[in-house]
Amino acid sequence: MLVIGERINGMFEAIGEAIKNKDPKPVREMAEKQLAGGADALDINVGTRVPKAERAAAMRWLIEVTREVTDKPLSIDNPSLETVRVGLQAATIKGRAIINSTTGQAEKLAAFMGLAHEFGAGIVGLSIDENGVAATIEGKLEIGMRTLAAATDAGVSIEDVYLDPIILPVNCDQKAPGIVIETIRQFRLLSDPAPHVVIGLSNLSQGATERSLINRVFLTMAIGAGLDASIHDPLDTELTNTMVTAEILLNKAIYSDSYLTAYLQGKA
Ligand code: THG
Repeated sequence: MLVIGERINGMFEAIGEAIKNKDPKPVREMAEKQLAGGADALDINVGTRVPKAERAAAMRWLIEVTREVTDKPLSIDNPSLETVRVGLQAATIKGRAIINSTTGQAEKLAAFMGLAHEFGAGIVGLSIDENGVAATIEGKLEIGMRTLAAATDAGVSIEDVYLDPIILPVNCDQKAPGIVIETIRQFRLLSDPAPHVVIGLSNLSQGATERSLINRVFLTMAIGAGLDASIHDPLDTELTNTMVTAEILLNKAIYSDSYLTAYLQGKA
């Protein structure tokens, strides 16, 4: 599983304040904590409190600060092509980047796939197009297919593409999580080799009381369906233990009596 740490996000109070005050310490500390928790990559999101005109500069600053402490892949989480380009320039000074994300309109796909090719970056393709978030399995698959075709047209390897079926809060639409699980299973059949599949797990439990429980049960089912990347909170140790155990039970990692501790030691 590729674990992408979600916590460098202006939506969180401490990071939002750090961006406003240009204080690198909370950002560096959050990067280090997530890496110690087993993150393989870090999502970088300036949040919505930064005025639009300042988002590219804020993205550059967040990435430069994070790059001081890690050369692991950075996921540039912003919908603007210009902000993503600025982020790619800063992130690829050392190590790789993942574009997070493109939607499925033809012109968006062409532009973002062009950037992915130019920077040798990974790219997340959301199940969203001009009609909004696709609500059905068929709708999500159709956008997924278009995303894979656009990658091939732009010379981006399928190994660098991450399809995201979009998970929304379960307390808004209780039918949606089951649809996402079945979509994950079918995304993996769209090409050979299979495309990666990623979700922003914490969306699922927004506004709910039992957040951690909901997240880890869903992650288990999603891994069973073929999920191989997740944007989530690596500081949630119960979630991490659940994820590692699911991988052991599906023979995606090697069993030993000490597999839980071995997992984090392997990341150090
Ligand atoms: N897909 C992709 N990228 C994504 C998402 C996705 N990036 C953003 C988001 N969704 C994933 N990241 C988060 C980060 C935090 C939360 C949810 C998703 C979260 N935050 C707390 C809340 O809203 O309750 C904030 C709590 C606080 O302020 O302390 O839940 O789906 N490709």
